[in-house]
Amino acid sequence: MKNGTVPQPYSALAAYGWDSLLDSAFAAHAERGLVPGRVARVDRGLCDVVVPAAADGAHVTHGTQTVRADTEDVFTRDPMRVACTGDWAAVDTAAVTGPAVRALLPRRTTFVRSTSSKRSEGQVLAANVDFAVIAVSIAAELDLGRLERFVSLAWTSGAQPMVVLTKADLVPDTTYLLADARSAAPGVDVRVVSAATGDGVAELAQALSGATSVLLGQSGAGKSTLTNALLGREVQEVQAIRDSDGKGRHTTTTRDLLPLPGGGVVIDTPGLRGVGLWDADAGLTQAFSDIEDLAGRCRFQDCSHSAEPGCAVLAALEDGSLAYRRLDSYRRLLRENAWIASRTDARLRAEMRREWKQRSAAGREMYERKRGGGHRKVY
Ligand SMILES: Nc1nc2c(ncn2[C@@H]2O[C@H](COP(=O)(O)OP(=O)(O)OP(=O)(O)O)[C@@H](O)[C@H]2O)c(=O)[nH]1
Ligand SMILES: [Mg+2]
Ligand SMILES: [Zn+2]
Repeated sequence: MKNGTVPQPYSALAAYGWDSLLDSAFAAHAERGLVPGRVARVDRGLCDVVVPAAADGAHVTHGTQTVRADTEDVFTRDPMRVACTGDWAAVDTAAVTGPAVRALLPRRTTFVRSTSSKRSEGQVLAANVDFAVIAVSIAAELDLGRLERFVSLAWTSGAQPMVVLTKADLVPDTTYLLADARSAAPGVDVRVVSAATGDGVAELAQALSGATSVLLGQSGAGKSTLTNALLGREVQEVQAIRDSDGKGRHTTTTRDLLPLPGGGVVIDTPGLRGVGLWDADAGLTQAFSDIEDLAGRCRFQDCSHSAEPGCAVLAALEDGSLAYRRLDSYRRLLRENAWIASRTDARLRAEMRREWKQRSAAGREMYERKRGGGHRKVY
């Protein structure tokens, strides 16, 4: 996440998250005379890539520049493998036809949702993300089920989820909303901000500094306004007319990677009406770790938590420490995930699993726990 020693000539990319591990991953490309860069935006087959400003090796590099590069070389029909904002790329800056992306480096984390429940295709929303920041407007009614869905996908991505309740200035007392959101996201940093008053913004900027973060959430949640607040300048267009119900038209249309003043980057994304689960088995287990813990304490290993004696889940429902809504939400999401999985290309899924294994230490540990965890409890 934080950078180690960054060797020349790529030090200019350190602010964008370049580190010594990437340096080794890039070595073979460097030998071919390619330059590393981070994809800042993808737009109709072309992408904006941030590369070192003076990459000819003759000069000490200072600063970066953004080049518009062709992606034909890395084109694939597999939507999981197309260039995406946050990707690290090997760029040919000397090509006569203009800059071109020749290869993408393996991703550390990948935020994927299923695009349509009919076709069951995965869509990569952001790559190489450390924090998946879920923005939720507290001006609208808090939908805990939706929050749990986002958190499950965030855990699945390999990134650390974070929940940011926005527009705090519109609500007199945020105590209960915060408590509700926390109960729906155990183990997740849940915080309240107001881009309007600046409350919580500096703390959030501090938490995200040096890392790659993606802002996700519904249209009108205030992602772009928050992005601007984090950047300290108006870069992203925001909805001109304020609507307190949190709905609204889609203002942001591309996924944009922007450098933070304190180091690190933030990716602002277009609003998502919904996010379909995508191979979210591991993420679901993590997102509902409280229920998993309870289930582990049931008298019977294959407890269905419906009428069995010694059922810890039923006991928690009884004493109010677990909400019916939350157990129901978990069951629904597990069913949806199983259904999506049954419709997904087996090869693709096997490939995803392989990638999973290569991901961040935290992600790997989680994956192993799941694999080695014996048989799954029945819900
Ligand atoms: N009162 C108040 N309004 C806010 C705050 N943050 C954002 N808004 C308003 O909420 C509306 C939506 O903000 P945007 O930042 O455009 O929302 P978005 O999530 O980027 O929306 P999309 O780009 O469509 O996904 C705008 O009218 C903002 O002015 C806040 O902290 N307080
Ligand atoms: Mg926006
Ligand atoms: Zn039970």
